[in-house]
Amino acid sequence: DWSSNTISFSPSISPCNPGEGLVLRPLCTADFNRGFLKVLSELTHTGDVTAEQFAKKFEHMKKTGDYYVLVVDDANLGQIVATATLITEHKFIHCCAKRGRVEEVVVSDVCRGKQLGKLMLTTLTLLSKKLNCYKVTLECAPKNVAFYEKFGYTASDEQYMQCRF
Ligand code: 16G
Repeated sequence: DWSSNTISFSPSISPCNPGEGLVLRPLCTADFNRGFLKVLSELTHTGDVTAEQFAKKFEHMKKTGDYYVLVVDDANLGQIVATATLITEHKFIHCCAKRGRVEEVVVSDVCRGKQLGKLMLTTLTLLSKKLNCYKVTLECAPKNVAFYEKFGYTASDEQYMQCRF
């Protein structure tokens, strides 16, 4: 419920009205040809993903029902300009609860300053609550901590650990 969100937007935008010429919507297969991977490449290494690889991976994600990949489509540019994903992870703990994970939050350089990161984060955080996740988490660079704190995320005392292959 967007009206229950306490984050303020100036100018006022919302999921249904994300700004002039912009549409906030779920990812679709055709977004491969609208620069979806190019936007992701502003975050990290994407590799050379073919249309077939993309379609196969996307079908898999849809089948699980646990991936909510948002994009912002810019009608004037004919391009995807931002994306963020919510994934729900299933647990036995907390009465067989779900945990939300926010991943791949990227706003293209061509579309900075339009509150799109804020819009996507607010949307996905509200969605994780709506989906009854007992918590929602994300990993981010130290320089982005202050940004995520605005949405109620707090630094955990737990250490984030990884093993890279
Ligand atoms: C950031 C992203 C994470 C992404 C990772 C990729 C957010 C909130 N965090 O941590 O989702 O998977 O970067 O970096 O967007 P990597 O390629 O080094 O794993």
